[in-house]
Amino acid sequence: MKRWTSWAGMILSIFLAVPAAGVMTSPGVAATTIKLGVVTQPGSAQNIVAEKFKALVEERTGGNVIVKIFHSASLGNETEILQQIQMGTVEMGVITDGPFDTFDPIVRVVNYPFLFKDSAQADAVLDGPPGKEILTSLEGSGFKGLCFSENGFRNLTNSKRPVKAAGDVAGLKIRVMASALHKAIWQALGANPTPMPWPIYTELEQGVIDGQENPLWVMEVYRFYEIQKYMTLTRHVYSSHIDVASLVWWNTLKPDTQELLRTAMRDAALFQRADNRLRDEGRLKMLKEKGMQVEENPDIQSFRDKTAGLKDLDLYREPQVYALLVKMLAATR
Ligand code: EAX
Repeated sequence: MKRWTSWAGMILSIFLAVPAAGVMTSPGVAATTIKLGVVTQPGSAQNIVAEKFKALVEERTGGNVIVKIFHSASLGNETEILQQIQMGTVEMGVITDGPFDTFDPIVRVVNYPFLFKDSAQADAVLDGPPGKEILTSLEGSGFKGLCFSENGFRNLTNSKRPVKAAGDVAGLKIRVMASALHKAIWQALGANPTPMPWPIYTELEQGVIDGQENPLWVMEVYRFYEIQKYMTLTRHVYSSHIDVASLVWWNTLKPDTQELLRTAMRDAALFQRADNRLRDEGRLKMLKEKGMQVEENPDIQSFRDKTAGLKDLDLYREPQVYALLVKMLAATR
C-alpha cells in the first residue's frame, strides 16, 4: 500500500485519481478503477460485502486496482444498476436476488418459498452445483456471476395488525421487489402485492403501503421499527445477493486479475454471511426494545399451504428452470 508522506502528496493524489482512465500508482503500472453499485446504504448487508471486497482487492493489488463503491442508489435502483452492468458502464454490483428475475428466470429457484430450512442448507446448495448452474446461466444475460452473499431470511412487517397465520395477511398492501415470483407469493397469500424499488421508508410512513418483508438487518438499519408496529418471523424466503461483474468487461481482464477478483469476492461473501448471522439475535432483541410487536411462532404451515402451488405456475415453465427447482426441492427435503 502506498503511504503518504505529505499532505501535498495526498491532495495531489485526489486530483490524479479523478480521471476515469485510472491513475499511475507505481511506475509503469496503470491502475484500474472498478465501479461497484449497491442500492442500499452504508451498514447494509450489501455494503458490508462491497466494503470488504474493496479492502481485500486494494490490499492484495497494492492499490493497483481501486474499487469505488456507489451506494444508496446513487446509480439508480437495482434493475437500473443491473442494466448498467450489462452494458459495461458499471463494472460490478452486489445486487439482491429478487430483481434478477426479470433478467433470468433461473434466479426464482433461490427465492422459492420455504425452500431452505436454515442458512447451512442455503450455503450447501448455493456454494454447490446448483449455485454454480445459476451463476453460469447469468452469462446469458451479460453478467459474470461470481458468488452469493446474503440478505437473509425474509420476515413480514406491517402497520395494521398482528399476523399469526396466512389468513391474517388478507388485503394487506405489501411492497414487493421487482420480481414476478415475489408478486406471485403475496398474491397466493391473499395480500395486495405492490412492486416497488428500494428504498421504501417514505411509502411506509405515508401509508402508500401497509407492509413489507425483509431480513432483520433491514428493520434495524432502515429504522422500520419507527413506522411498522408488527413483525412476524415468517422466514418465507431465503434472500441472497448475487455478486456480479459485467461480462463484457470481465472478458477483457487477464486470468490472474479475474482470479484475484473472484477470490476477493468469495472471501468478502463468506465474511459477510457469517457477520450477518452473528448479529441476528441482537437485532431481534433491539427491535422488540424499540417497541415492535413480534410474532415469533406464527402458523408457518398455513403459509406453506397457500404457497405450495407456486412451482406449477408459468414462472417455472422453462425446462432448465423447472428441472433445477425440482432438483433443489429434493435436495432440501
Ligand atoms: O436489501 O428490495 C429489497 O427488499 C431488498 O431486500 C432491499 O434492497 C434490502
